[in-house]
Amino acid sequence: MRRPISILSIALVAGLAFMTVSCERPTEPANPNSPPDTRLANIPKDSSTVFALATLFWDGGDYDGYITHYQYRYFTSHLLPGAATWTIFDSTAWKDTTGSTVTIPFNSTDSLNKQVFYVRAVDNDGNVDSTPAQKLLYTTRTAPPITKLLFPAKNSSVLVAQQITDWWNGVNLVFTARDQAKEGAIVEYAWAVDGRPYHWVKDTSVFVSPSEFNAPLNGPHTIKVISRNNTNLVDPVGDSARVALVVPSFDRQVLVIDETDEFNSPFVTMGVTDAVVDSFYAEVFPGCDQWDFKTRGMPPRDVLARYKLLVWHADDVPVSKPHKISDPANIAVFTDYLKVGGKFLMSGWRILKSFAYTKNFPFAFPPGTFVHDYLHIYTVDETDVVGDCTGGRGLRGFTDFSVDSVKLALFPYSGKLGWVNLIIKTAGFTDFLYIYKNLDDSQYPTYRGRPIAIRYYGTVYDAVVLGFPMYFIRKEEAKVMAQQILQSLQVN
Ligand SMILES: [Ca+2]
Ligand SMILES: [Ca+2]
Ligand SMILES: [Ca+2]
Repeated sequence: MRRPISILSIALVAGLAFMTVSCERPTEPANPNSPPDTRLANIPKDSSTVFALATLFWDGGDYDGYITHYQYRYFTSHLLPGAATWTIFDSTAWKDTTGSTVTIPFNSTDSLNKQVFYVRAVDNDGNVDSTPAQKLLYTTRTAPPITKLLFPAKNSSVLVAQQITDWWNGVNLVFTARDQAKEGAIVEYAWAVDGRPYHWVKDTSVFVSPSEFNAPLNGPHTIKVISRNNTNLVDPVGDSARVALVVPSFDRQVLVIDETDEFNSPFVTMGVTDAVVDSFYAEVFPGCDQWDFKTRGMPPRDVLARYKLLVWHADDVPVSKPHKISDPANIAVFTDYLKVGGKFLMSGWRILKSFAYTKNFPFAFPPGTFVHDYLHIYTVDETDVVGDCTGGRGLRGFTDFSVDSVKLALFPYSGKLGWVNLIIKTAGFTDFLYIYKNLDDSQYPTYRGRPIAIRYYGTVYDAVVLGFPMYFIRKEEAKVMAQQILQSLQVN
């Protein structure tokens, strides 16, 4: 029973102490709590003309207590046309803040705008400074920002899938905006599709899910972007584009894209024309459609979207410049096609070398490159220019092939292929299809058995890369090769 007694005695002592303190009060004269004071810093200077986004600073004091918070408000006035007096155009109610600064985008729609800002302190008794601090400022007219849609381009075709996948994140919109005032800045952006509500974002690149568009996905759609600046003005016009979203139909089999330049070696030396090369591929891929890159450039995306498989061939030896398949503008087109489920076969002379043309080989393609990211090939080497490769040994059911010695009966090839791209290191989900063959007495025994062709098994697309030009394979064997690749890629 000791515990309750000691708590009681503590309470008694505390009560006596309280009475002692409070008994002192009534002996002093009555003194009502005085209100606090508020002062505004002279930044910006009173009566100055400033940019519409202005920051004000203040503090305050309270003689017999302390300040709990402040309240501020402001009035915007305009000079009416022909009148000499200012008329209130816009105002705010008192707003609470515990801080001692605020940045305000003052309403500044007229050429000159008068702003009167008030701030008052509130003390711990709820007393309010009856004479708020005030500042008079003038602001010049602000203009809304100007927004530009950078991508997709107006009236372009955009390849899309019905759903987001690990390779396709949606329709990429890229935009930018600039403010017309020197002190202006863009605070946020908004995009909208098909007249639907705006989505405000901080980033200038977004991926729009296919479900955001009006049905049907395949067909014309509108994209609109706007922005807002630091004076709260929104671009009233914005930028927009009408685009064709293309869901690939894959209703045709094979498109052969001819990048073989017959003005390059060895075609120019041997007098082999474009028509001869085209007819070779027409036989090797029966029923294919052909596209001449040299005369027509890159096929548009909506053309690619009709084919299950793109076959890109560049059989000449590039001289001063790499094969144009490696041009970033072309890569952008066919990677768009791959991302939505297209299939890809690439073959050519120094074709992988073309993607790192100025680099010494062996070369490790870094992440972020097409070869690394899309073909899943990490390291590539290149054989000597002297002809040495006599063909390939097929793996995984692929039939061996031999180089067409007649087509290569010239220096320095001696009926064999030189500058063959050897695939040294790859990522997962890849298989080698052929390995390098040369003569038993070759001066390059280390090339023998090295992979020269790869197949990538993707979740969304599949790809086959041949590290040699298909045109220089004996035609009957090239036909078998093509047939087996089509079968492996399930294009039939
Ligand atoms: Ca007070
Ligand atoms: Ca050609
Ligand atoms: Ca052609």
